[in-house]
Amino acid sequence: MTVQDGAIPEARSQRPGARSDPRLNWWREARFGMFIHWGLYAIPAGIWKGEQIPGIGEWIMYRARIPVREYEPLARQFNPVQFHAAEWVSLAKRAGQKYMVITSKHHDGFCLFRSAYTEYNIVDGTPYSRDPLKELAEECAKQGVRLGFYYSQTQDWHHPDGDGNDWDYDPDKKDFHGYIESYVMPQVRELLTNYGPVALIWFDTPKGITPEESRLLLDLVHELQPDCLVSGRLGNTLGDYASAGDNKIPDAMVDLDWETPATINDTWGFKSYDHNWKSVPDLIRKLVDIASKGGNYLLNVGPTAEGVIPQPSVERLLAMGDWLRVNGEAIYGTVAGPIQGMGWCRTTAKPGAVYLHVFDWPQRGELRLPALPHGVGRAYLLADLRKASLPLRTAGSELSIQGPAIAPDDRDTVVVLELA
Ligand code: H79
Repeated sequence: MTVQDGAIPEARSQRPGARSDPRLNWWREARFGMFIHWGLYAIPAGIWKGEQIPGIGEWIMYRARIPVREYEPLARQFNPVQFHAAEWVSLAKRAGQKYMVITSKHHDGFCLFRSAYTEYNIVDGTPYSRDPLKELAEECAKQGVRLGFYYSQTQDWHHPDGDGNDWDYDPDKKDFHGYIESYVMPQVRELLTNYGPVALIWFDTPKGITPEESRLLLDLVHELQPDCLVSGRLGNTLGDYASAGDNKIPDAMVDLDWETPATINDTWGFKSYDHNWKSVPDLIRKLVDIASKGGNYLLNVGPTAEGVIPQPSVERLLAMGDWLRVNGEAIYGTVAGPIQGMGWCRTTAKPGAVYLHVFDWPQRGELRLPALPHGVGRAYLLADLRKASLPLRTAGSELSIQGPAIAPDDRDTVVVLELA
């Protein structure tokens, strides 16, 4: 599988053969998912011993070199009594997100699910004593959202043999393969046994994992739940779909199944002082840009230690949902469109139709495009319930559509081009 773009490292690309695998069909149609980073790091929320620790919030243990004996006790404070699975799932639904991926274990090693392999988990190690993954699995099944689990397979700063923690443990004494076989694999087995159908496992930061180890995990997932997908960050080009870098959007269309994981502000795990929220137009255009290049947008929320999704995230997701209720036809179930590489517009497509997404509305509303190979029979605004035809003119190799003089939607106006 060739990688067409620097945003997708080869090792995180798609396994040869997976591109035509029908197990991915639901994922291909979904286009938009909710990522949830939730764990002990939401307690310090970016501040350790009175000091703001720079960088992404869930990396605080690493950045501040917090010893396990100081970080681990955070578990005894974790009591997210305001967590309500039904509300999170319903937010995803209202945002138009078709799948949800939550951190079952991030690099800090804390498990957001009950595990028989460590007491460092939310049921056995916190006053909360409930399993949020169980509750989310039930709600997702009820509300029709697919649920996947993020699982950090290589880095584990709590486990003596996991990768990454060189301040508590001597890297030369680590038995990484032992950690994969006697910890990671049994935990992945738990995730795929105790929560009903799991849509996908979102492995992350493959780093030095060997092809044999990645293969062990892939085979295990497919043995336990043959329909469960595996993210490209399993490593060694073995994932079911390719994973672009964090917040990285390829410059051009990519002929792979691929996904961009992204933040709404600048952190994944909650940080009390990160207020750098992307605007709604920016988020809508990122979704459209990604869909126009054939990818999925996995957009993150970082709930607080109390279990609350920050209000700025909620507002933005609801606004995206409002836009999608009108324009979802031009996103869900589409593929990359035939017109690529224009600054002012993007295209997505379905059999018989091309959706022209206009970011920068032209003066006087005259939309000028390269003619499409089979011609356009009719054009109308997707938001127009009457579907009134817009005047069309083909001149040589150019197609011109006369739209309203002023942009109907300054974030993205969708024009439907019905093919002749
Ligand atoms: O889960 C989210 C991130 O925590 C995870 N991937 C997304 C989905 C991730 N793992 N590694 N990285 C992202 C990149 C890490 C970059 C680093 Fe750094 C540069 C680690 C150390 C130097 C930035 C600066 C983070 C900590 C300090």
